[in-house]
Amino acid sequence: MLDALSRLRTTALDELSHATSPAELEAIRVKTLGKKGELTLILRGLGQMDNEQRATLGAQANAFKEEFAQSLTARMEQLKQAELTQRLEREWVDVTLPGRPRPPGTLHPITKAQNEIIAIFTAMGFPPASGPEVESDWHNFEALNIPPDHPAREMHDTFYLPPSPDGRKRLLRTHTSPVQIRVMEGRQPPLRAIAPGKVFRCDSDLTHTPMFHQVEGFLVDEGVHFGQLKGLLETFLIRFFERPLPVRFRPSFFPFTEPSAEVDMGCLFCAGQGCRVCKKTGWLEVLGCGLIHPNVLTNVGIDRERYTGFAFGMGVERLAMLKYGFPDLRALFENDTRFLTRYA
Ligand code: 2U9
Repeated sequence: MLDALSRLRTTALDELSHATSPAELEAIRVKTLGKKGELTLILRGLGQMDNEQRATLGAQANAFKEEFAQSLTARMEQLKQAELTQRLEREWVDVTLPGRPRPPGTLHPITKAQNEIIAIFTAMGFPPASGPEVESDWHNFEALNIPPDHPAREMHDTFYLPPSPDGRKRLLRTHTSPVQIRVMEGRQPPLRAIAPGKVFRCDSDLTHTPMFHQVEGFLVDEGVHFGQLKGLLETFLIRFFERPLPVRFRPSFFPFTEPSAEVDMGCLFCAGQGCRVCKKTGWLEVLGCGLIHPNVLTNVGIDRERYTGFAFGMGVERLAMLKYGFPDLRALFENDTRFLTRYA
């Protein structure tokens, strides 16, 4: 028995010292000390021994277990150390190398301005909504209190498309207001959203492009009034331009709002003194707004006696030009990376 134990000791310690992975170490441990391992086999013979032999073999077996455990821990440490050394070799980084240049792509200034506008309104509780760019006459005009013969239609320079298979008129949306009609249809107040997106008008010169971007917004609930709209838009302008600004509201007209107003802010370039940008007025027109016309509420099935709402709209190109200080619209569409990266 003692011989067997001595042979087991020699082989087991030898195997440990040659193991090359933690898994191998574990296999040797199980083979040697496990329930069905070699030591267990040897110790099975204890029953047939006299007391003295049993005590000797027991003590030897315990000593072996102790020695085995120590060798296993030591070998495990060696293997870990070797693995770490290998990893350090493999993953070595030269921190003195120059950094990688910024990737050449940037967000377009319009996208950037639009994202900033969306972030400000989202923070004030207006979630963004979207809708189709190819619209029905109902959503783009009629629901917004612009009937077929209304003079406002001419101002919209609409791109008409061939009618849909079911004969309904189709067009490219001239504003994002139809998105808000779609948000209101089939729902009841309280409702609010902003509608950012592309709009299309058949007009092209130095200050107009046939496609441009708008962000519009609306809120409908009981007791909504113009004072809330004023506060919201003043806060928006101050946050977007990141400075305190004088803001004024001038009476205006839109078929879908009553009363309606245009919103001016103090000129950013001359602090109200009068310059080329503000055409010597000291003011820049930046927004349109008003209380939603009761006919619009009726058109989408909202009770005009119980509810009121406000709405506003802005052109993203104009706001981007003022904020980033570029002089005209053409640069936005030329894809000249010197311009695009400068305003990124
Ligand atoms: C609904 C009801 C009313 C949206 C509004 C304006 C005033 C406005 C212009 C600003 C510059 C368009 O891009 S621009 O040329 N917009 O002046 N927009 S009120 O009114 C709505 C919208 C949706 C259901």
